[in-house]
Amino acid sequence: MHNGLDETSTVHWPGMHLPAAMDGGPHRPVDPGETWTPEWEIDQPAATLWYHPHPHGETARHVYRGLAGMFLLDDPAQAEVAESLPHEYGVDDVPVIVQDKRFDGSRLDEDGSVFSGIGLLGDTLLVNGTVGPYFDVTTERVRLRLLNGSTARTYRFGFDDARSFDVIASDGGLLPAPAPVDELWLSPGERAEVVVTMEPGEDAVLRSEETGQRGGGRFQGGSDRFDVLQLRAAAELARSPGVPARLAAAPDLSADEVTGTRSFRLTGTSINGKQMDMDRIDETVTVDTIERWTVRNADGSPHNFHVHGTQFVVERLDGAPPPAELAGWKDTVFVPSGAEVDLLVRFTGHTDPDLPFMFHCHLLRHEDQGMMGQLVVVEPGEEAGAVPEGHDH
Ligand SMILES: [Cu+2]
Repeated sequence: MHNGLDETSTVHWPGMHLPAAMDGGPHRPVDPGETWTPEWEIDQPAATLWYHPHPHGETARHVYRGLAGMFLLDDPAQAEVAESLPHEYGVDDVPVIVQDKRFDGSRLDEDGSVFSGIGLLGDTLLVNGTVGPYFDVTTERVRLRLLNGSTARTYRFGFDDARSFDVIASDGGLLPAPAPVDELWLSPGERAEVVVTMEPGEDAVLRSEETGQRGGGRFQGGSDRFDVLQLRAAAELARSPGVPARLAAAPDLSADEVTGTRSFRLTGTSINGKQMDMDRIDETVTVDTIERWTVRNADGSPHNFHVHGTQFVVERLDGAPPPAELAGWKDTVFVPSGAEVDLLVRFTGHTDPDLPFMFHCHLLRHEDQGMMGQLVVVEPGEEAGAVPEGHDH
């Protein structure tokens, strides 16, 4: 990664399993003119991941200005199921990076309305950097890799005719089985892969509907609706295989094996009443153990919760089992006002008592204002070290 900007930035790879030293968080600033060459072994299932800057206090501005992209992983071990899913990039397997922007008026990339509290809400949607996008569909089924790459806005995706579509993957890869839905919520940073079935000659419009109070209400974009992407089917469509009934093994995190619990209370721009401190390790986690993390939004604003360096499982949403589209691996989970989620979390390998991974709200203004903490992954019995001097920017 070469920084050709005139200011310091970083590159972080959400959802990637890697050493903390390669994670590209706030402890790995890359100064103007500097080149950073991270290296790690990809050892996780196929997934739709992404990358974006993570400089301390500046993440929202850098992401809003366009520093983000997808990082797609394939997995030879999943080749059989991959063959049965739409998998030809740009033909029937399409990245859909959704971001809201503002193109006129003052304060184009400032925090936006003082009322929003969550940061800038654009009035124009872009897909892959394009205004008013459409896609020419040439196959019976098309796979959309959806990424909410917005800094603040939560989307409630669905089609103009309310058709059902299959969610086949969440943040960390394929679900155990396809989940048929007619709407899908994605908060900032969340991804999902969906398969849509088309009829010859028809148009279908992917939209985002009002999110109401759950999305934070009027001042936080809750009453906004957008056309996201038009799908235009050709008069004749090439045959696509049916979506397999079984996609991947279920996540192997068992509640019976939980050895510890932690709770995280989200209020304002704090987690457990604390704001981000680069010199403080908030949590010390033992490698290869399974923990239950309870995240509660005790606030009037929507938040979400993102953890670096691993994929977790949503065990419960407000005490109930999660819907089928959340039955797979996740690294970011939406936590609306008043909600409580229980996560099963395990870190494997890559211990480092000195260099932390981050956990934070992925509404990036909240993150920038302090709604973030630091965890280190250690060997059994090992203690957290001190964050190394000189790593801080
Ligand atoms: Cu938040």
